[in-house]
Order: sequence, then structure tokens, then C-alpha cells
Amino acid sequence: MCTNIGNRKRNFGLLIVWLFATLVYAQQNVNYDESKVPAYVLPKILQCENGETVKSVEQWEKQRRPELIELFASHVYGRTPDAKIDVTYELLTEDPHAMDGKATSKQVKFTFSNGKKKIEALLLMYIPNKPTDKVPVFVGYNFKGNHSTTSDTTVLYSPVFQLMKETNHADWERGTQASRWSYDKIIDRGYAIATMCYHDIFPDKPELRDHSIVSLFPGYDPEAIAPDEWQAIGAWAWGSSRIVDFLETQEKIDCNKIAIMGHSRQGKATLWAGAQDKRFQIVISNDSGCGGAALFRRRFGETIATINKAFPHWFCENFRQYNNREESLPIDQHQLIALIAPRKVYVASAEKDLWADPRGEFLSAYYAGPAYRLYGLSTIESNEMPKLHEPIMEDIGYHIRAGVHDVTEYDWECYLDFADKHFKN
Ligand code: GTR
Repeated sequence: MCTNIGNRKRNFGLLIVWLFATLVYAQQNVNYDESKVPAYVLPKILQCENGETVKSVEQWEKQRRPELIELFASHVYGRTPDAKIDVTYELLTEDPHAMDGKATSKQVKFTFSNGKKKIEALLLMYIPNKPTDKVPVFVGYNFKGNHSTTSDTTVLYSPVFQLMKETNHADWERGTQASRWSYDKIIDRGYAIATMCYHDIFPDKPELRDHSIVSLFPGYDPEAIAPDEWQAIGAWAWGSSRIVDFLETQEKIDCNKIAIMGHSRQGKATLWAGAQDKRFQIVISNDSGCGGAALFRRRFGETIATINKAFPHWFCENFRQYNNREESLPIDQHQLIALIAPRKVYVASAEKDLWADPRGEFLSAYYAGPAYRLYGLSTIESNEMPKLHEPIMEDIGYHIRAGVHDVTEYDWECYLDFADKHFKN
């Protein structure tokens, strides 16, 4: 017992030292000075590989769009396999009187299986009891378990925490992330919410790849990774599409009105999910930074080299060849946002979140314009960033708020306004 506590203290100490060293390493050579952003030329959204310029929606959809998807898959996120994995759903709990009677909660166990091996994931949903007809829905991953998003004591946490933590009892996380999930507001405004812990799909450590859904697919090799093989971000994007598959079985959900919201590393996965799966009608990136909305070529804050070093299991192996060679990457992130057109996209930044490069996030939303204009949609008109708390709500949306890297009540208010504008008017 005493030795156990001693070991835990020592491990905790080592963890702090490691975190500190990683932070110091990461902060070295970081550029936070706008005047030091290198001159760059962005690859053109509407220029096909054969040099032709896209002139019509048809040409965009048949020729250029698939070219871009292929470039992001082979150079950045890795390929999403075509193979289908069996999944079963088990309703674990259903409470029609949740949230003081204004919502119905559901907890559903997903079991993914390839016949030999199984992986389980837990979905938590709150669905407003009013209106009684179909409602739009927000989908989004949480970081610390469904039980961390609310103080509701009936919310379960998944077995993945036995892998992620030293302890198998993760209850101390209950409610700790509730400020990031404005459930009351979401329900009051007539939206359902569906969330899952991202660790259920790919536990966020390189050594846990064998416990991720990636390991269920044909050709998976625990000892080797192909250069264009998908990794964690690809898997998380895939998982959010599996949540949509389930929502399609739910009578109360309006599947023509599905929004996805992802914060930070999940903002990256969200944009990639939105690019690939057209069932996401609104795609929201919250502080997604490098590998998300921020333009790589600006090299402001986090860069390709730093992210590949700190998170070797997020992007495909091919992506490493662009460490400190941003200008040779055949794409940039404005093209990822363009892939979401004509569906609506919203990018959000936080003023103090320089690591994520707020200006780079804004500019890729701005430069995604040509794809949206092909459809006659409205875009961000000026390359001047808006002031704090002055959201832009065209078919492409953007805001920057005061404060740090986080998801706040203000962010949710903007997302609900954006969703009202596009889903309800
Ligand atoms: C940071 C990482 C960012 C962002 C963030 C997060 O450490 O450098 O790219 O993804 O984590 O997800 O919270």
C-alpha cells in the first residue's frame, strides 16, 4: 500500500518534470511576432492539377474536390479506409426527466468489432423534450469522459480510463469540463447534443494505437505504419461519422441539421470529418490551430515540426517530410475549409491563444472564399480581422473572443446563433 502511494508520487513527479520539459522545448524558437511571418504563396483552391481553373460547381465536385481530398489524405491526415467495421448499439440508460425534466438523456454503448476484437465507446445524448418534433443536433467529442461534461451523477464513464490513467476510477473528473458544454443553453434553444470521449476511438497516446479502432481494420500491423496510413486525427474524424450513423436511427433527430463542433485537437479532427462526410451541415472549429484552421505557411505559434514531435501519433508519417518545409506542402488549410463548401463552416479563435495562431485561423476562413463563391454563397469579405466579440455570420463564420484556449459560454452562444441562422431561418 505505502509503496504504491510512494510509486504514484514518484510517477506524478516524473510526469510534472516531463510536462515542464515538453513545454520548454515547445516554446523554443516559437514565433509570436507578426513581422517575422515569412512571405508565402498559398496553393490555389480552384486550380486543378492539370493547370485548369475550376469554372463550375460540377468541375469543383468532380475534379478539384477529389484532388484536394487525396492530397490531405496522402500528405497530412492519412487515408480513411473504405472497409466497414461492424457496430452494434446498446441503450444503457434512458431518462425522459433529465435536466430537471426539460430533456431526455440517453447513454448508448457502441461496440465496434472485426469478428476477432472489439472496442467499446459510450455516447451521451441530451435531447430537448420541447419541441416535440424533430430537432437539430450538435455532435462533439469531449476530452475527459462523458461524466466530465456534467455534474449529472447518472452519467457513466468508459473503461478507456483504465488505459489512460493509473487508476481505474476516474470519477474525480466528474463535472470538471462542464463549463465547456453549455447543455442548458443548447437544450433551451431546442438543440440536441451528442458527445463521446475521444479516447474511446483512439486513446490519445502513441503507445495505445493497439487499443484504437485503427487496430480493427484489415491490414493493421501493430509493428509498422505505412507512410499514408491514418492515425489518431483520421480515426477521430471517422468516429464522428459513426456517431452520425447512430443519429440516423433516432426518430427525434433531424438528420438534415447536424452540426459538429470540435475544440483544439478535436477542431482539427472536426474539419477533416467535415471535409469527408457531407452529412455534417455545419462544421465548427474552436481554437483548432496547427493542423486545424491555421495556415501552415505562416509558421506562427505551433508549427509542423513541433506538432509532429509532440504528437507523433496524430498525423500520417508522410506529414513529417514537411517539418520546417511548410512551403513545399502541396496544400494549406484554407483548402481544407473549402472542402466543406457548400455546407456552412465556422472558425473561432481566442485572443490569447497565440499558440493556435488566431490570425492564421481567420485567414484560412477568409481564403476559403472562392469555393463558397462558386455556389453563390456569402463569404468573409475583408482580410482585416474583426474586433473581439464581433462575430461574422455569413455562410462562412468567424469570431475571436477575449481570453485563452478554451470553449466558453460565449463560443456556444455564437455557435447557436450561427446554427439558428442556417437551420431555423
Ligand atoms: C496542444 C497542441 C495543440 C492543440 C492542443 C489541444 O498541446 O499543441 O495543437 O491541439 O494541445 O488539443 O488542447
